[in-house]
Amino acid sequence: MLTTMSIKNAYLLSVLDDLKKKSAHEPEFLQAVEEVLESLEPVVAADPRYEQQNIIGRIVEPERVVMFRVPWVDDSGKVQVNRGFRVQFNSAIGPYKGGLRFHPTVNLSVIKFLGFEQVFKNSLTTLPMGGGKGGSDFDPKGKSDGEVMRFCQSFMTELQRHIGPDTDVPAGDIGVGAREIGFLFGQYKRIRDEFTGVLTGKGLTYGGSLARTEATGFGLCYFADACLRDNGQSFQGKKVVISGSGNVAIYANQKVNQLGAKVIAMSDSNGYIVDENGIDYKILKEIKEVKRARIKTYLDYVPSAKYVEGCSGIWTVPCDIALPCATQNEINGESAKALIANGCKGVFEGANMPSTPEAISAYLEAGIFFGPAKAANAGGVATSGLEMSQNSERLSWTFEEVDAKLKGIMEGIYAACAAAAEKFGMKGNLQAGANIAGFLKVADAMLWQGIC
Ligand code: NDP
Ligand code: 2IT
Repeated sequence: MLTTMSIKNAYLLSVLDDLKKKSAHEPEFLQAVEEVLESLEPVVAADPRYEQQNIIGRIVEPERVVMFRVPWVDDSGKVQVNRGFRVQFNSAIGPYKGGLRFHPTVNLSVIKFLGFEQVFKNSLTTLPMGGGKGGSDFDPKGKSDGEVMRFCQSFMTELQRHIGPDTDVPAGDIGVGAREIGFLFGQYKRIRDEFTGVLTGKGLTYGGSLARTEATGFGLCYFADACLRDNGQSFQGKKVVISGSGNVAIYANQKVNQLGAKVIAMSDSNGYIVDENGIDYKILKEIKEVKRARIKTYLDYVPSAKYVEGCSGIWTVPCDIALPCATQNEINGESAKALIANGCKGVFEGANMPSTPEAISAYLEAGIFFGPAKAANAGGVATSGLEMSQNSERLSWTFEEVDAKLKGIMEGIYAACAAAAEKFGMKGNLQAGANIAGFLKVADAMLWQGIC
């Protein structure tokens, strides 16, 4: 699956070869690492300290990995057991920060790839946050609220000893939203007897930040808009396809509309809907956040829309802009080519690593805009950082204040990626720019802090 072997630097190659031996059974993690190391060739060549201090060898190794048993009792009285994870990847620039994912596909490779990406993403936000990620192979789908609560309580009973507001601050991701964060927070508070900002994405009545729910989707559009405007274009009148229909997808849809474009297709893991009149995000909020139902239900609200079984076909719907907001490797080389052939002018990633290496090669070859995940979806964690600030000062800011800060951060990230790409001779390549700009701050902090 790792086909883009273009690294030539001997030091980078030796780190990657070593990692491939040690992590042979972690394909997603190796994919994420290889993608970053490729971009770092000119950086490592320009500064011998990275090799002398073995910064690359250290940055690809998590500082700590915690795996644990999560036993819980289902509604029929049966004892279930799941596997829990927290990967504390890098704390050079701040406490570990990153979401929790509850999905049956979660394993160590998935959590390590997400934790690795988070290190560079958090650095790009300019806020003092290290990188981490966690989760479980628990599937919240089809579970009662009571089952989800008992699972979350058991999960936190172990996790609480490894986290804290100045140590490691988890948040949501796939399968972890407001409901799960509430249960997790309640159990942490009960065991530790402290009310602190140990989690972000909290409810508004107990320390959550306004605009955190919207932040990843809004931030994605602010990033894409900055890129389009920098190239003399805009969202106005564009047709947009968004995969997924969860937290990121719903609020990306809302912001796309505010920016004058319309979303004509969205999906879940069962299939996708097409509505050429534009999909109303308020209907999706009702279907997904209130009813927890399938996207097919959209036809009950808008009978003229079309539903197609199977989610990967969504990339054959002709569009100007594609916003993958579901999961890793959801756009392969073939899907990328279909998008491009149908006139797509830009792909901006709301999900983490949604494009395979073959898909990324196709974007770069076609010269379309490509906003990589660690830059384009950083608005969620950036706003988590703003939630931490509000918790620390025991104040809460207005929606407008947080949203304005988010927009400024996303525009700053775009500018930083564009500048880094240009500085290292890859003008316009935001993928390389994001990896380089994210790396430099963390690597510099590591150099200052000695061998640790
Ligand atoms: P949600 O759980 O709210 O929604 C996930 C959506 O993606 C659902 O529509 C789900 O469909 C679909 N999906 C999940 N897994 C698969 C799969 N294997 N195949 C097809 N569809 C799938 O999660 P989020 O919206 O929070 O997260 C979406 C993506 O954005 C993830 O990659 C996440 O890592 C990333 N992200 C999230 C951030 C956040 O703040 N929440 C921040 C930055 C990135 P179904 O309901 O059928 O499972
Ligand atoms: O992938 C991500 O950046 C997230 N799931 C959000 C993490 C966070 O700490 O808000």
